[in-house]
Amino acid sequence: MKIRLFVVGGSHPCATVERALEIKGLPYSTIEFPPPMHMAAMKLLFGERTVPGIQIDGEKITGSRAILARLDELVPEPPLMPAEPDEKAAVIAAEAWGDDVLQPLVRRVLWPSFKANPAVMANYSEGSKLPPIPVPVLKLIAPGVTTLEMRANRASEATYADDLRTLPILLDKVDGWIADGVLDGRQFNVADLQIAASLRLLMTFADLAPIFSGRPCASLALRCFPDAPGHAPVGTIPASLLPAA
Ligand SMILES: N[C@@H](CCC(=O)N[C@@H](CS)C(=O)NCC(=O)O)C(=O)O
Repeated sequence: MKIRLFVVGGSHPCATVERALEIKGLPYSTIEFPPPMHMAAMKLLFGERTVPGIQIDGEKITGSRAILARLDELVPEPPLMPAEPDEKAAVIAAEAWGDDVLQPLVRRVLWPSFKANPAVMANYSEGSKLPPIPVPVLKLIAPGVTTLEMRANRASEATYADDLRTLPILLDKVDGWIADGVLDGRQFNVADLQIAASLRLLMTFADLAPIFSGRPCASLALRCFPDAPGHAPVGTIPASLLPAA
């Protein structure tokens, strides 16, 4: 099977797919785009502007959920979806929430943070195959890149404050799924991979450490993604926006 994965460095849905490919033991090559250039490149190649996209023996698929479903069809072992109908329904619901609710929230937190701290953006090219952008250049292009990304992700100062305020409620929801056995089982399922990738990216923000501290969802994220590129030091997110731990 010839697999080519189209990604942006540090992207959480891309990390979801990369982990699924590892679990399935499938070798693949990666084509990486610098944001926001991926939007035009992906539109041209896949007809959709988002990463991840995948080519499997020429078959093109975009969207982390669709890609994981296809991988599970092509390589059934180890399964990423429980067989029992009730368990399966719960995992599908958690995966959809991870994609539709949690994934966009992470972007709406990330881009305003980068807008205010352009140098921090450089930390998120760790592991990238692209040539590093010197920090002075990054500072020069950051206003344009972050404005574009905020627009594409419907992020604003208002959503930034709102998302950070509601984050603990979302983490409670994930902890509830772990307590109910929907997530964090012996083998990772599609919802684990979807949700843990988003949480792991948020956990690279040192400001959010007190909110994650001691939570089962933080252990899940670390178990699923022991290493994640990027680091945002304390002070990246304004203290006034941080919810109480
Ligand atoms: N929810 C989809 C979309 C992924 C997505 O929005 N990816 C971001 C990068 S993390 C992107 O490509 N954004 C560009 C855009 O919104 O046009 C998935 O899981 O594949």
